[in-house]
Amino acid sequence: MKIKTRLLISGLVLALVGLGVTPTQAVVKDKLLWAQYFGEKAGSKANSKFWSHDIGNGNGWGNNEQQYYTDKVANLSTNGKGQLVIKAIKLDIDNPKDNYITYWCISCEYSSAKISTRDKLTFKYGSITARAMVPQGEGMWPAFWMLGVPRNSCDGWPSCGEIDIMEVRGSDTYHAVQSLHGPGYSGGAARSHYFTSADIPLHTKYHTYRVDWLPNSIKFYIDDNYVGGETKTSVAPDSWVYNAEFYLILNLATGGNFDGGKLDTTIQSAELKVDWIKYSTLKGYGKLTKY
Ligand SMILES: [Ca+2]
Repeated sequence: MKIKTRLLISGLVLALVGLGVTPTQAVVKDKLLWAQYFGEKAGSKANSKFWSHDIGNGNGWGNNEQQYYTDKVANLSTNGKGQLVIKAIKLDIDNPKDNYITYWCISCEYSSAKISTRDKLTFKYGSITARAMVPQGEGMWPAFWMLGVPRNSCDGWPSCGEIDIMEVRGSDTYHAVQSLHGPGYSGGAARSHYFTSADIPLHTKYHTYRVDWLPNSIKFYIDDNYVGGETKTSVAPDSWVYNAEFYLILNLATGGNFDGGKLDTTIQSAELKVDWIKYSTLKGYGKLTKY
């Protein structure tokens, strides 16, 4: 009986190999590990079980950014139609309600929001997708990205790694950028992959922005189109720093180096809308850790 089964299985494996399908791919069914649909009533904050806010200007967060992040509902909340909205709002130097920002941050032009799963939720491998509509306008800088959790083998940025699943320059919404930043390849030297929207700018519609992440391999997709990727071999002799836990970040920056320091301050407000975020296993890989 056992021998027969074994023969049967080896026959099956041989048949699959013959078809060019590896047995693992045929057997593993990927599953959803975590999702955010943002279906809460209008004006709800991001779920504090998973998300926390970064507040302030952080000295431009290393990029000369010109926004002040708050945890106010006006800057980040659900819209009652199934989306989380991050809204950059022009600061008014003459308005007393903005004084607490404009007094301390002279370069700040907008209030906005940034949330991350740091210290709450980490991800290792798998497939992560956000369905989002980005804003338009010079200097608007929406981002859906990840940073490596600090660990013994690295020391902050960029040695712990950064995976940018979506970045768009508000001055050119025909393109999106998906990048890896690591030791020896960060900032302007990041491993970046560019998506070109054929004829319709990205800000007019929802699109899916995705990373497929496996040991020693990362691939980027937009609307299920392969945009580009990297492997441990392709970044060598620089190090591959992505076989580790990362946390998610969602924000809308304004100004800063990414869009060339430009900022159209006649824009009164701009929105990054996120319809959902999904995290699933990929070829059986994927681990969600709650802290
Ligand atoms: Ca939704």
